[in-house]
Amino acid sequence: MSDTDEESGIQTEKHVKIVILGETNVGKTSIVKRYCYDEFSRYYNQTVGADFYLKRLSLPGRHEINIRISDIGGFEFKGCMLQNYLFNADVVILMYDISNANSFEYLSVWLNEVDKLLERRPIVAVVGNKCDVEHHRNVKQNDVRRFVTNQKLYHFLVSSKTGEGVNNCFLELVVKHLGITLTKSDREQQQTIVKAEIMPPSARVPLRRKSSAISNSGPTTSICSTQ
Ligand SMILES: Nc1nc2c(ncn2[C@@H]2O[C@H](COP(=O)(O)OP(=O)(O)OP(=O)(O)O)[C@@H](O)[C@H]2O)c(=O)[nH]1
Ligand SMILES: [Mg+2]
Repeated sequence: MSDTDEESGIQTEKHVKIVILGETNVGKTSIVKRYCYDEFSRYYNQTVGADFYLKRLSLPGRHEINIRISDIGGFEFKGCMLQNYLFNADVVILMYDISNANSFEYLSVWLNEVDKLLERRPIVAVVGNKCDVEHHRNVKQNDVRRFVTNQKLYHFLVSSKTGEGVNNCFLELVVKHLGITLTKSDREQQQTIVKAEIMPPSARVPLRRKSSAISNSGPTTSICSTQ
Protein backbone atom coordinates (compact mmCIF):
# COMPACT_ATOMS: atom_id res chain seq x y z
CA MET A 1 0.00 0.00 0.00
CA SER A 2 1.47 3.45 -0.83
CA ASP A 3 1.15 6.41 1.54
CA THR A 4 -1.83 8.70 1.37
CA ASP A 5 -1.37 12.38 0.70
CA GLU A 6 -4.86 13.62 1.42
CA GLU A 7 -3.81 16.96 2.92
CA SER A 8 -2.03 18.07 -0.25
CA GLY A 9 -4.94 16.76 -2.34
CA ILE A 10 -2.64 14.59 -4.40
CA GLN A 11 -4.23 11.42 -5.61
CA THR A 12 -2.43 8.38 -4.25
CA GLU A 13 -2.56 4.78 -5.31
CA LYS A 14 -3.06 1.84 -3.01
CA HIS A 15 -2.78 -1.85 -3.76
CA VAL A 16 -4.74 -4.75 -2.38
CA LYS A 17 -4.14 -8.38 -3.20
CA ILE A 18 -7.14 -10.70 -2.87
CA VAL A 19 -6.85 -14.48 -3.28
CA ILE A 20 -9.97 -16.57 -3.86
CA LEU A 21 -9.95 -20.19 -2.74
CA GLY A 22 -12.54 -22.95 -2.50
CA GLU A 23 -13.72 -26.18 -4.03
CA THR A 24 -14.16 -26.54 -7.76
CA ASN A 25 -17.47 -25.31 -9.25
CA VAL A 26 -18.42 -22.98 -6.36
CA GLY A 27 -18.20 -19.88 -8.57
CA LYS A 28 -14.78 -18.33 -7.91
CA THR A 29 -14.20 -17.38 -11.54
CA SER A 30 -17.80 -16.22 -11.81
CA ILE A 31 -17.54 -13.76 -8.91
CA VAL A 32 -14.36 -12.23 -10.34
CA LYS A 33 -15.88 -11.87 -13.79
CA ARG A 34 -19.01 -10.31 -12.31
CA TYR A 35 -16.94 -7.87 -10.26
CA CYS A 36 -14.38 -6.94 -12.93
CA TYR A 37 -16.48 -7.08 -16.13
CA ASP A 38 -20.08 -7.24 -14.90
CA GLU A 39 -20.65 -10.43 -16.87
CA PHE A 40 -21.78 -13.97 -16.10
CA SER A 41 -21.72 -17.26 -17.97
CA ARG A 42 -23.87 -20.23 -17.06
CA TYR A 43 -21.29 -22.56 -18.65
CA TYR A 44 -18.57 -24.08 -16.50
CA ASN A 45 -15.01 -23.67 -17.64
CA GLN A 46 -12.58 -25.18 -15.14
CA THR A 47 -9.73 -22.92 -14.03
CA VAL A 48 -6.42 -24.71 -14.52
CA GLY A 49 -3.79 -23.31 -12.17
CA ALA A 50 -4.73 -19.70 -11.51
CA ASP A 51 -5.94 -16.61 -13.36
CA PHE A 52 -5.10 -13.05 -12.40
CA TYR A 53 -7.29 -9.96 -12.70
CA LEU A 54 -6.93 -6.27 -11.98
CA LYS A 55 -9.75 -3.98 -10.93
CA ARG A 56 -9.41 -0.25 -10.29
CA LEU A 57 -11.62 1.29 -7.68
CA SER A 58 -12.02 5.01 -6.98
CA LEU A 59 -13.31 5.89 -3.56
CA PRO A 60 -14.14 9.27 -1.99
CA GLY A 61 -11.15 10.96 -0.35
CA ARG A 62 -9.01 10.62 -3.49
CA HIS A 63 -8.40 6.95 -2.90
CA GLU A 64 -7.38 5.18 -6.11
CA ILE A 65 -7.13 1.48 -5.45
CA ASN A 66 -5.64 -1.28 -7.59
CA ILE A 67 -7.19 -4.57 -6.59
CA ARG A 68 -5.24 -7.60 -7.79
CA ILE A 69 -7.39 -10.70 -7.67
CA SER A 70 -5.98 -14.23 -7.92
CA ASP A 71 -8.60 -16.77 -8.94
CA ILE A 72 -7.23 -20.16 -7.94
CA GLY A 73 -8.62 -23.32 -9.56
CA GLY A 74 -10.34 -25.63 -7.06
CA PHE A 75 -7.93 -28.47 -7.85
CA GLU A 76 -4.93 -26.37 -6.81
CA PHE A 77 -5.33 -27.54 -3.22
CA LYS A 78 -3.32 -30.57 -4.21
CA GLY A 79 -0.83 -28.49 -6.22
CA CYS A 80 2.51 -27.20 -5.02
CA MET A 81 1.86 -23.63 -6.20
CA LEU A 82 -0.63 -22.64 -3.50
CA GLN A 83 2.03 -21.05 -1.31
CA ASN A 84 3.18 -18.88 -4.24
CA TYR A 85 -0.38 -17.81 -5.03
CA LEU A 86 -0.95 -16.87 -1.39
CA PHE A 87 2.29 -14.91 -1.08
CA ASN A 88 1.62 -11.36 0.22
CA ALA A 89 -2.16 -11.83 0.23
CA ASP A 90 -3.97 -9.02 2.04
CA VAL A 91 -7.34 -10.72 1.88
CA VAL A 92 -8.31 -14.36 1.36
CA ILE A 93 -11.82 -15.25 0.26
CA LEU A 94 -12.92 -18.79 1.11
CA MET A 95 -15.86 -19.48 -1.15
CA TYR A 96 -18.60 -22.10 -0.83
CA ASP A 97 -21.75 -22.79 -2.80
CA ILE A 98 -24.84 -22.57 -0.60
CA SER A 99 -26.39 -25.52 -2.48
CA ASN A 100 -23.36 -27.79 -1.91
CA ALA A 101 -22.72 -28.92 1.68
CA ASN A 102 -19.30 -30.43 0.89
CA SER A 103 -18.05 -27.15 -0.50
CA PHE A 104 -18.70 -25.55 2.90
CA GLU A 105 -17.30 -28.44 4.95
CA TYR A 106 -14.00 -28.31 3.07
CA LEU A 107 -13.48 -24.64 3.98
CA SER A 108 -11.93 -25.64 7.30
CA VAL A 109 -9.35 -27.66 5.34
CA TRP A 110 -8.62 -24.65 3.09
CA LEU A 111 -8.33 -22.41 6.15
CA ASN A 112 -5.85 -24.82 7.80
CA GLU A 113 -3.79 -24.72 4.64
CA VAL A 114 -3.78 -20.89 4.62
CA ASP A 115 -2.66 -20.87 8.26
CA LYS A 116 0.03 -23.41 7.49
CA LEU A 117 1.40 -21.58 4.45
CA LEU A 118 1.29 -17.99 5.74
CA GLU A 119 3.12 -16.69 8.78
CA ARG A 120 0.30 -14.34 9.70
CA ARG A 121 -3.37 -14.85 8.87
CA PRO A 122 -4.60 -12.08 6.54
CA ILE A 123 -8.21 -10.86 6.50
CA VAL A 124 -10.24 -13.99 5.73
CA ALA A 125 -13.82 -13.89 4.53
CA VAL A 126 -16.16 -16.81 4.05
CA VAL A 127 -18.33 -16.08 1.00
CA GLY A 128 -21.46 -18.10 0.23
CA ASN A 129 -22.18 -17.94 -3.50
CA LYS A 130 -25.29 -18.82 -5.55
CA CYS A 131 -27.73 -17.14 -3.16
CA ASP A 132 -30.08 -16.87 -6.17
CA VAL A 133 -30.79 -20.59 -5.60
CA GLU A 134 -31.73 -20.19 -1.93
CA HIS A 135 -34.50 -22.77 -2.56
CA HIS A 136 -31.71 -25.35 -3.15
CA ARG A 137 -29.79 -24.42 0.01
CA ASN A 138 -27.90 -27.37 1.49
CA VAL A 139 -25.62 -25.52 3.89
CA LYS A 140 -27.10 -24.80 7.31
CA GLN A 141 -26.91 -21.14 8.27
CA ASN A 142 -26.16 -22.13 11.89
CA ASP A 143 -23.11 -24.14 10.77
CA VAL A 144 -21.81 -21.13 8.86
CA ARG A 145 -22.44 -18.84 11.83
CA ARG A 146 -20.60 -21.19 14.18
CA PHE A 147 -17.60 -21.52 11.86
CA VAL A 148 -17.17 -17.80 11.20
CA THR A 149 -17.68 -16.91 14.87
CA ASN A 150 -15.23 -19.53 16.14
CA GLN A 151 -12.61 -18.59 13.58
CA LYS A 152 -13.33 -14.82 13.76
CA LEU A 153 -13.92 -14.53 10.01
CA TYR A 154 -16.09 -12.23 7.92
CA HIS A 155 -19.10 -13.65 6.10
CA PHE A 156 -20.91 -12.51 2.96
CA LEU A 157 -23.68 -13.99 0.84
CA VAL A 158 -23.54 -13.24 -2.87
CA SER A 159 -24.84 -14.29 -6.24
CA SER A 160 -22.38 -14.01 -9.07
CA LYS A 161 -25.29 -14.71 -11.37
CA THR A 162 -27.44 -11.73 -10.39
CA GLY A 163 -24.61 -9.62 -8.93
CA GLU A 164 -26.30 -9.46 -5.53
CA GLY A 165 -23.83 -8.61 -2.77
CA VAL A 166 -20.77 -8.84 -5.05
CA ASN A 167 -19.62 -5.20 -5.08
CA ASN A 168 -20.42 -4.85 -1.39
CA CYS A 169 -18.33 -7.92 -0.51
CA PHE A 170 -15.19 -6.63 -2.28
CA LEU A 171 -15.76 -3.06 -1.08
CA GLU A 172 -16.07 -4.04 2.58
CA LEU A 173 -12.95 -6.20 2.45
CA VAL A 174 -10.88 -3.56 0.67
CA VAL A 175 -11.86 -0.72 3.02
CA LYS A 176 -11.33 -3.00 6.00
CA HIS A 177 -7.81 -3.80 4.84
CA LEU A 178 -6.94 -0.18 4.00
CA GLY A 179 -8.62 1.26 7.11
CA ILE A 180 -10.80 3.62 5.04
CA THR A 181 -14.00 4.90 6.61
CA LEU A 182 -16.95 5.25 4.24
CA THR A 183 -20.24 7.00 4.85
CA LYS A 184 -23.58 5.33 4.15
CA SER A 185 -23.97 7.30 0.93
CA ASP A 186 -20.41 6.39 -0.20
CA ARG A 187 -21.41 2.76 0.25
CA GLU A 188 -24.70 3.19 -1.59
CA GLN A 189 -22.89 4.63 -4.60
CA GLN A 190 -20.84 1.46 -4.91
CA GLN A 191 -23.82 -0.92 -4.83
CA THR A 192 -24.45 -3.40 -7.63
CA ILE A 193 -27.51 -3.29 -9.82
CA VAL A 194 -28.99 -6.74 -9.33
CA LYS A 195 -29.91 -8.41 -12.59
CA ALA A 196 -32.76 -10.88 -12.32
CA GLU A 197 -33.62 -13.29 -15.07
CA ILE A 198 -37.26 -13.37 -16.13
CA MET A 199 -38.06 -17.05 -16.52
CA PRO A 200 -40.66 -18.51 -18.85
CA PRO A 201 -43.48 -20.22 -16.88
CA SER A 202 -42.28 -23.65 -18.07
CA ALA A 203 -38.89 -23.16 -16.35
CA ARG A 204 -40.26 -22.06 -12.99
CA VAL A 205 -39.91 -24.16 -9.86
CA PRO A 206 -43.28 -24.98 -8.30
CA LEU A 207 -43.81 -23.93 -4.67
CA ARG A 208 -43.91 -26.80 -2.21
CA ARG A 209 -47.47 -26.98 -0.91
CA LYS A 210 -47.84 -26.99 2.89
CA SER A 211 -51.07 -28.97 2.83
CA SER A 212 -53.51 -30.33 0.34
CA ALA A 213 -56.04 -27.77 1.64
CA ILE A 214 -54.24 -25.03 -0.29
CA SER A 215 -56.02 -24.26 -3.51
CA ASN A 216 -54.20 -25.44 -6.61
CA SER A 217 -55.39 -22.76 -8.96
CA GLY A 218 -52.84 -21.68 -11.58
CA PRO A 219 -49.06 -22.10 -11.76
CA THR A 220 -46.95 -20.77 -8.84
CA THR A 221 -43.27 -20.08 -8.46
CA SER A 222 -40.74 -19.74 -5.64
CA ILE A 223 -38.54 -17.51 -7.75
CA CYS A 224 -38.86 -13.85 -7.09
CA SER A 225 -37.65 -11.67 -9.93
CA THR A 226 -36.62 -8.12 -9.12
CA GLN A 227 -35.05 -5.35 -11.11
N1 LIG B 1 -27.04 -20.21 -10.08
C1 LIG B 1 -25.80 -19.77 -9.99
N2 LIG B 1 -24.81 -20.40 -10.68
C2 LIG B 1 -23.56 -19.92 -10.54
C3 LIG B 1 -23.25 -18.80 -9.75
N3 LIG B 1 -21.92 -18.58 -9.81
C4 LIG B 1 -21.42 -19.52 -10.62
N4 LIG B 1 -22.39 -20.32 -11.08
C5 LIG B 1 -22.23 -21.47 -12.00
O1 LIG B 1 -21.41 -22.44 -11.35
C6 LIG B 1 -20.54 -23.07 -12.26
C7 LIG B 1 -19.11 -22.99 -11.79
O2 LIG B 1 -18.68 -21.63 -11.81
P1 LIG B 1 -17.12 -21.24 -11.86
O3 LIG B 1 -17.07 -19.78 -11.56
O4 LIG B 1 -16.50 -21.69 -13.10
O5 LIG B 1 -16.55 -22.10 -10.64
P2 LIG B 1 -15.07 -22.13 -10.05
O6 LIG B 1 -15.18 -22.09 -8.57
O7 LIG B 1 -14.24 -21.09 -10.70
O8 LIG B 1 -14.57 -23.59 -10.48
P3 LIG B 1 -13.02 -24.08 -10.70
O9 LIG B 1 -12.41 -23.20 -11.72
O10 LIG B 1 -13.12 -25.51 -11.16
O11 LIG B 1 -12.33 -24.02 -9.37
C8 LIG B 1 -20.80 -22.39 -13.63
O12 LIG B 1 -21.68 -23.21 -14.38
C9 LIG B 1 -21.46 -21.08 -13.27
O13 LIG B 1 -22.36 -20.63 -14.26
C10 LIG B 1 -24.33 -18.15 -9.05
O14 LIG B 1 -24.18 -17.16 -8.32
N5 LIG B 1 -25.57 -18.69 -9.21
MG1 LIG C 1 -12.63 -21.17 -11.97
